Amino acid sequence: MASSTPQPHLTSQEIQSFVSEIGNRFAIGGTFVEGEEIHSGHINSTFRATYELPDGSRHRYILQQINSSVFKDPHAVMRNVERVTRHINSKVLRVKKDLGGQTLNLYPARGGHFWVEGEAGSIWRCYNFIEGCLTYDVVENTRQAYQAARAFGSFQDLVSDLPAADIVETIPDFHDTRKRFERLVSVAELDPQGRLADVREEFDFIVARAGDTHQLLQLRDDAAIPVRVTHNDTKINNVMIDAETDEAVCVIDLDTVMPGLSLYDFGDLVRSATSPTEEDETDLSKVRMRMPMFEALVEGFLDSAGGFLNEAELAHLAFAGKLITLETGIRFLTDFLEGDTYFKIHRPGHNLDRCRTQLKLVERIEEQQPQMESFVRKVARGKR
Ligand code: ADP
Ligand code: GN1
Ligand code: MG
Repeated sequence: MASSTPQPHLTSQEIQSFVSEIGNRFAIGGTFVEGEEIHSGHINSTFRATYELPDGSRHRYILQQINSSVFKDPHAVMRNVERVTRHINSKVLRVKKDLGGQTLNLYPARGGHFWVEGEAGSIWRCYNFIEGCLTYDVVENTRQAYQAARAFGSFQDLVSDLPAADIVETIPDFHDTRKRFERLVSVAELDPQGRLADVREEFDFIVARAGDTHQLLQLRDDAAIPVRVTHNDTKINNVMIDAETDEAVCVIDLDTVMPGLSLYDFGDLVRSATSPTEEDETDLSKVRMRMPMFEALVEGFLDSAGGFLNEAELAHLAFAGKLITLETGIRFLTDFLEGDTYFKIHRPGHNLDRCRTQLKLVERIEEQQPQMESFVRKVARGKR
């Protein structure tokens, strides 16, 4: 197999020096104590920075460099994030909507913007660190699943009245499953790294499901399902969960908040929360769609978003789980074939391993789709 290039590893000393340099350019008080890298996201470079005030109290912040090869216009991302956080915070204050206690806030830089420019034109921002919480790559219990889904449903509700015209599409055609499929086919034709021969089975699996990639887009084009402002990246580690109570406290990773389909938001929860395995598990026999987790996701999402989802959306919740998992498999495979330029990888073949878990999960969902759909019908009837 052709080898891919894992990301370079920064030494702790390098991290201390540039995190303190960037941090000191934001309007945060105290003396820099330490910086640590957080590795759970695939896109941005994220660091936790600790500062100490004269009274000895310590405060933590997130310093994050926006990935500008993924987000071609990082300033537009910042305008969106400013708009979305302002909207959520003012609404939480005004209507006292309980979002879980903490919200995401941007800290201003000393120059007055909510970002600073780092090396090579990179854009950095600073958020409050959501305290007392953890993010999970694998859901541990049904309460976490329920809570996460309810939080993303509430988030959807909160941003539903943001005028779409105020929001820039930060990644065009982000969940255009048809275009994602077409792109995979064209990259496979070019096979720039000579890797196609290694992934024939995965490629054929996806081609056999090409028809699925049209379905939700068709419903959207027929106006059977509405375009709303949605989160678009509702992976389970994009919600902060209280370390003691398992309550979902705060939805994070707002870079892809833009017009989209609610179904993709629910679907990505199914993708990322139902299997007991990591996204890059290499023992595919362990990949499963845990029905109790799916049920908790449905309950949670419908408790907060059930009031505004229409019949067609409700009817496609289970299918959306399968489709977004297929889409993510397509995206990992495309990146593998292209030479691992989009998602951060930590070992050769990492994107291929990730693709394989997605495709296995698609199979597992297909086996259980009728039961999943009948559960959604039952819950939806009960909540009407
Ligand atoms: P990416 O786009 O790379 O996924 P995220 O914004 O999701 O970046 O951040 C990566 C990880 O950093 C998250 O999964 C979470 O563990 C942690 N993180 C991000 N923002 C915060 C925050 N405000 N408070 C605490 N942890 C955070
Ligand atoms: C990325 O940024 P992160 O790690 O939360 C990706 C998602 C994928 C996910 C797969 C902007 O999410 O779309 O579903 O990886 N984000 C972007 O794990 O592409
Ligand atoms: Mg993330």
